[in-house]
Amino acid sequence: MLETSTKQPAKAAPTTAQDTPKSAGGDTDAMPHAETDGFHLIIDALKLNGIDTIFGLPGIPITDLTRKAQAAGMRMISFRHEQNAGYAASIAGFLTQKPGICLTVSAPGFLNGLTALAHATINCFPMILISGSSEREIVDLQQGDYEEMDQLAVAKPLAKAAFRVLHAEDIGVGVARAIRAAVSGRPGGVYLDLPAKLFPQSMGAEAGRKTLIKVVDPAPKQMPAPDAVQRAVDLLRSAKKPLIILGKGAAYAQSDADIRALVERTGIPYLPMSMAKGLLPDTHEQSASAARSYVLPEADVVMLIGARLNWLLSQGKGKTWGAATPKAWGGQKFIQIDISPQEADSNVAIDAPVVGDIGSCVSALLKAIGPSWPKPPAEWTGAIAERKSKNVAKMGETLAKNPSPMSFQSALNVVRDIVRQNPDAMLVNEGANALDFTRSIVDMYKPRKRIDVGTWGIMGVGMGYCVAAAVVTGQQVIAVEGDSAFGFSGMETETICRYNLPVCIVIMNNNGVYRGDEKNPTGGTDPSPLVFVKDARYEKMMEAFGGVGVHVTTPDALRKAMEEAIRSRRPTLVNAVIDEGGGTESGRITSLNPAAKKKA
Ligand code: ADP
Ligand code: TPW
Ligand code: MG
Repeated sequence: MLETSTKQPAKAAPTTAQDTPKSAGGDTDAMPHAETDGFHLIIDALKLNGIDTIFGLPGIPITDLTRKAQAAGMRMISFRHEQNAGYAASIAGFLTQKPGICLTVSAPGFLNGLTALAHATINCFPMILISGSSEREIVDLQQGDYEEMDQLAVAKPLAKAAFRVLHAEDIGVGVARAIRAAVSGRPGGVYLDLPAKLFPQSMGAEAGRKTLIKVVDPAPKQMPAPDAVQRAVDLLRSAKKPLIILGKGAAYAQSDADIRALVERTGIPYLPMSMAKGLLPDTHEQSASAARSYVLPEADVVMLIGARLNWLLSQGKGKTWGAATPKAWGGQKFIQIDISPQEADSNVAIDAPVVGDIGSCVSALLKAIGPSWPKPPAEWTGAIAERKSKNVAKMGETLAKNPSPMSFQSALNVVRDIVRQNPDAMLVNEGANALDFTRSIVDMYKPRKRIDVGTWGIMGVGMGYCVAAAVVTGQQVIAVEGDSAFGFSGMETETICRYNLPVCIVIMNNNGVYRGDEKNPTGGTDPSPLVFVKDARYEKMMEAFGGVGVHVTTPDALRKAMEEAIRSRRPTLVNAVIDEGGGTESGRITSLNPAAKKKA
């Protein structure tokens, strides 16, 4: 288990063993006269459903809830900003299939957590944002309460579901509904509004216990229809150039062995989306990652497993897919395995939708294809192998170079080795160039080890993800961070030190957003909007909180610092100085920038 430096808070009102009847769940702190209250019912309801960790930030009206949760044996991880607690909760949901819990105060705390809730919904991660709120009658009459806001209304459009509980006896139902909504079907973010007056409401402990619900089968299996499976198998059998695309839904589903069996038994080349890397080891001979720009336009039948045809796959059309114009269809036939029946045809026609949970769908497909399946034509697999080896050789040359200052590639070559030697480590990754280069250079070997900017390409998930990854998995965490990306959540280095988490942050420091060499065109004293203080010493932030800070300018020094971080498991920040002219605008997605109007 992880070491922590947390202390149990002193009980406000100490009681003796004889006069401490157990509260509703039987294992929280003392309540006199066999009574329970809103605080304890919330904790008991969460614990009853196997939820043992809360990510949050205390204050009115939830301060006592954070204390009591810790006193009741829950892991209460307290952050410096709610957004980071929220991101932690969202990725905890992805990693565990249980809703990650983020707890905040009212209006501003709630709003700070809301970005993460929307992020969870967009990424299909199960999460529950629980926020305290102000007095309903004052809020609804807009009479100016402390932190007044109609939080339920604000949360609704950004959440998969939103609920409010007004009475202690409804807490059990409220928590049960929130859990079901978060994890069943397509997972997502759920908001649970708990007004301040709810917490001290008391009721008999026994009566309270009876109101709690242990949710049975929170994410029921959804079996695909046999004819849908047959349709998919028939289409796959007709393919000359089949391709499988694995998305983060496939990683989430935890059906790793069956997915691997499907890929290997069919012999079909596959592409992992960013967070599906490692579902099969990236070194697998069927991985077509190093030939991505060849296989997408060339494939004739594509099977999507837990991946949407959104911007990350160029909406399934245009040049990426071999079409002549940006909106045109490339001619591919698609099979799409997804739990959401509405996902098919979102962008291009899906010829064979298979609706169900990935575990059930993949196992049904395995049954339908039987033990022997004709391997794809050698022309197809051979052409891919040829492209792959050419691209891998080219990459090898770049990685072997040792320029000064370091390039993204020469630094990431070290991270690549360290991850190979530590395949159980979690890899957190954000930035633009820092993201794209890491994704293509650093191979992953095991499922759900790579967590990154996700569907929105969002900056700021870094430190929240680091905390959650360390807390939830107990594994070493390695974070590869752009210097801009790091800045969004950098204050949580204190949190990482406070809980003494085994996190090694590597900042790819190129002095700015995309590059550090931009100038103010007016010649004025303000810097360009894209650059930061030159040679910023980010490692001192870690030192400020008792962690280890290292400043490195060579791959050798980077390797040494990372090895030591992993050996010691101490919170470490390695400030890796990268050539400030080495990046490109928006990393690999320059095409999404609107073209600036040229001045006449
Ligand atoms: P990526 O970004 O990796 O391409 P997306 O987030 O776009 O992945 O897609 C994930 C898809 O997986 C979503 O459409 C979601 O409905 C689906 N999904 C998530 N969990 C499951 C599951 N257990 N079974 C089936 N589909 C799932
Ligand atoms: C919440 C826009 C995309 S990438 C990026 C920004 C600001 C930072 C890139 O610089 P970094 O990486 O991290 O130093 P590198 O290696 O290229 O120099 N606000 C949010 N999300 C996004 N995506 C942005 C802004 C953005
Ligand atoms: Mg940068």
